[in-house]
Amino acid sequence: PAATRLAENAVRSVRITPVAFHDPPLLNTVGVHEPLALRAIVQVITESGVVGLGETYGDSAHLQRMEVAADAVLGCDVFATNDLRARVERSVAGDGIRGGHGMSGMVTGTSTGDRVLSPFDVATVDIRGKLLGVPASELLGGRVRDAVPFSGYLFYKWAGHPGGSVDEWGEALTPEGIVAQARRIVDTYGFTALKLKAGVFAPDDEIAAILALREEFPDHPLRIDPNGAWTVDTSLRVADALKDVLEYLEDPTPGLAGMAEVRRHTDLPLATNMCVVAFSHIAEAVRLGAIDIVLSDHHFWGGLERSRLLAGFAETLGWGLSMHSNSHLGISLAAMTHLAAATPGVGYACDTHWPWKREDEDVIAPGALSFVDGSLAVPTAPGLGVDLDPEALARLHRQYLDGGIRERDDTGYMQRVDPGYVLESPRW
Ligand code: GKR
Ligand code: MG
Repeated sequence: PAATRLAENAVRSVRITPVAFHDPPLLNTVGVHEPLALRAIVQVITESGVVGLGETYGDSAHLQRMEVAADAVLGCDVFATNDLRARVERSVAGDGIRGGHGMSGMVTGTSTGDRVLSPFDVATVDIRGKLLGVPASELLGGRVRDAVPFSGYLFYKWAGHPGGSVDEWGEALTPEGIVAQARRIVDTYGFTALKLKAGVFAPDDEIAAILALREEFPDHPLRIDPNGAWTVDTSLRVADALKDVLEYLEDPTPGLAGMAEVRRHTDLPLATNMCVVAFSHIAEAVRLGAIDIVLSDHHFWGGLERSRLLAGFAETLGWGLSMHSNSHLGISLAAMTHLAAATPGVGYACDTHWPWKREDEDVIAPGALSFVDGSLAVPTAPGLGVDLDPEALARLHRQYLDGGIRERDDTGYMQRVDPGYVLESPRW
């Protein structure tokens, strides 16, 4: 089969550029976001000079792994997805690198191969779209929706980073603060669903925040996600208090067995991006009856092609499908939008951290992605439909070099501010 491939569609080179962009002090159960978030921008270039874009985590171990994989994919045909995956899996199996997946201790180290594969998969989808003159969503089976709804992602936050000035969002540490943040995010972006990042304050305070949101936004589907901060008993107490209010309860407690125990005693649907984060977790999740909804994320499910495989599992198993997000830039947002547009099973507004980054900090040229009524129109230009801005890439790379942060470390940052802070899961 290799003989039928066109030499010009082989990967000639790969460029991986770590970047850093400003991030506000967003609180979660493992600490607080540092002043700079890291990503890596991947450019895959074919023999004929077509460039495909991918975006992934920027932690140093992941970058090292990406560099090894980049060598392994040289010469691979951009249409040969089996070969691409085999090359990446082989390189990851032999690279001997440990740790560093950009999730700040909130997921396991499984599916490393899929995490490394993801940006190569996205970049080759981008290239195939450009070669064929069709948007990525067409290559993923075709759009089933022209616009993709996203949720407004609310965070408890400090007014500004310690020692810095108050940021444009200000403080949100109470139900009133969360409602004010929600009002602003809804008024600015038009989001029609809201998610609260919880596990920061005592569960009763976070229940109060959700009830306050319900009062202010009677029709918005609401979710709460403490990243496994609660025991089974606490999860059930929260579930009971919010049973008439929530659309779904996200990762209330750690682990598949705990989730299954919660699920046995509540009618609220349970969603996860923590206990089912790899294909190898699916069988056990089904055996235990642990979840109702899987929050897919192409960054750790192996890219766009393999996220469609996950969607097939979800459909077969009767699981709902929504989408998880970390701090990210525009290449990721474009990829998420094409994927959600072409995945019929995505039945909920997808998460995005997008509003938390500065408008003038991205690696893509402005204009391709803008929210209308909480949704993004699916780009229709070939491939991902976004263009790299080389000057902006250089600027954010310089910020990475000067910023000094090499790993996401929410806990370490919190402990520098509050030396008594202890990492606990579950916490309450
Ligand atoms: O950015 O603090 C955060 C989030 O908590 C993120 O790291 C999670 O991975 O958003 C994520 C989630 O839904 O669990
Ligand atoms: Mg989550």
